[in-house]
Amino acid sequence: MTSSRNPALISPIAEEVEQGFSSQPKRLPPKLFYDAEGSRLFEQITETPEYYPTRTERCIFQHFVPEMAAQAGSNLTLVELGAGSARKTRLLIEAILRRQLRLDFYPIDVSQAALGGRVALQNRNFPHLNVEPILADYSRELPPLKDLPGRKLVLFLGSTIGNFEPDAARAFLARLGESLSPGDALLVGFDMRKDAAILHAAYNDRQGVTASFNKNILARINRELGGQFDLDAFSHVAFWNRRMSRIEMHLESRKEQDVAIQDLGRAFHFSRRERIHTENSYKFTKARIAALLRRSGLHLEKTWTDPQGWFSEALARV
Ligand code: SAH
Ligand code: AVI
Repeated sequence: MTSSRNPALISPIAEEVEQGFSSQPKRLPPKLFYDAEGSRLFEQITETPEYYPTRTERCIFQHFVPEMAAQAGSNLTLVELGAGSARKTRLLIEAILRRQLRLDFYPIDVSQAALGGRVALQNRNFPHLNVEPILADYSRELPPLKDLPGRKLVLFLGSTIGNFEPDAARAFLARLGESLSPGDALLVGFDMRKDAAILHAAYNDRQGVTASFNKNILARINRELGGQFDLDAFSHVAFWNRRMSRIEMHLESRKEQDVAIQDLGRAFHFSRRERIHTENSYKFTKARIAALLRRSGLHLEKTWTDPQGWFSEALARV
């Protein structure tokens, strides 16, 4: 337990942890990964040799941002969902600022640490850029995007859309479309289906950063809710589920154990080898992307991909 825990405040994660551990099988929503430590570990994952999505998407951006900016239109206002450190976004910001005199950028993230870090620095690097970070959980509520001036370009990069279940992804994109105005655009990054060994390695890096990222969800429960999890009593498990076209991440109990969570006023029982399902990361095909956007009521205008076809960027119009 660290001194940062304030027992007088109920952590916003309490209800989700209670619900997730009371379900069968036990699960936790992946947004709980992202406290300050989780955001730091995610950045570290993106630098491992095995985790190809970030560098592949960056490579697509390096080649195509002028086209993407032109396709999106003029007089743009930029919004980014789950912006994180928004490192790739800088390339697009540069391209947009070659086409218009100034730009408002609204990065939205559930992680205060992600928003407060490098995103804030962009103010200094681009004098004609105005950054207005929004701390919000987009799965609960979207900020009033219609009220923003100009034509909106909403970014949802990194294949974070793949962390939604397929029905939830469709419902989310439909709701996002409704929160925008006709003519606004969405640029969504999709990780594509590929060789199982490449997918497996990306979520089982040799340095064990992904394992630490996964276990951080338990460390966070210890920090914020007075949990008593022994991180060594759980193993990181990540595998490719071909039938469901997704990578699954779990935490597997190495022994039978009861773990108390002080702020929930109770303990939870884990059998030996029982798993907590922490994340799905769906992988897409061209046909799936087209169907998802169509069923969300969006019009797919253009896609860009890397030479190996490992990652795709889709521009859709409301
Ligand atoms: N877009 C970045 C970061 C991806 S990591 C990239 O492509 O590299 C996923 C990001 O989404 C994290 O910064 C996380 O804090 C944020 N996030 C996850 N669930 C969220 C939610 N429900 N609401 C807002 N942000 C969320
Ligand atoms: C943010 N999201 C798209 C990442 C993914 O690949 O599903 C999160 C992540 N999980 C493990 N490694 C990275």
